[in-house]
Amino acid sequence: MAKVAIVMGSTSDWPTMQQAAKMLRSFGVEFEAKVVSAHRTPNLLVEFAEGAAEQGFSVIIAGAGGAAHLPGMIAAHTHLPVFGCPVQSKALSGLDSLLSIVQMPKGVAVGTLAIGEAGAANAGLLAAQVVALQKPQVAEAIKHFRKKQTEKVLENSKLELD
Ligand code: RP5
Repeated sequence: MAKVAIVMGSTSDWPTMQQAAKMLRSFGVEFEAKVVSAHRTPNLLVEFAEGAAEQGFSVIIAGAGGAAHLPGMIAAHTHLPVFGCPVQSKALSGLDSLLSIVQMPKGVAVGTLAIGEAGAANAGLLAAQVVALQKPQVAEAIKHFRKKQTEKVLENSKLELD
């Protein structure tokens, strides 16, 4: 199975994290999204991360804001690849989230994406690229997406200046 988990620290992260869901859906990649908080539901975090591989997940996308320990703590409890999404916080615009996620100690890896919606969308893209290693139809869908994206940029590349 090649299912992706999207977990987030709070329902307030969903407007950001749904960008990952949209991307996965567009490539036909199966996913489940749920709230798991490192601080508010620590036992659930351990249960989820330890059972994720057995549940059929092959990649985990984890988004959180502020003191964003979720991706790192999930990575500590699973061998699956974890992609961390720094959600844009109100107080510090997500710089706190980014630094909390990116500065992992050697030996426990989290692939950290950009702050906010672009990062969440790219987490979905990256997770789909991992799934595509085993699913040719997903690889084809990603190639098609990239081709269309390039064509669109080239079509709009001539700016009308006066
Ligand atoms: C983090 O605290 C969550 O990931 C969220 O980004 C932030 C704020 O959560 P709420 O107070 O909006 O639930 O754990």
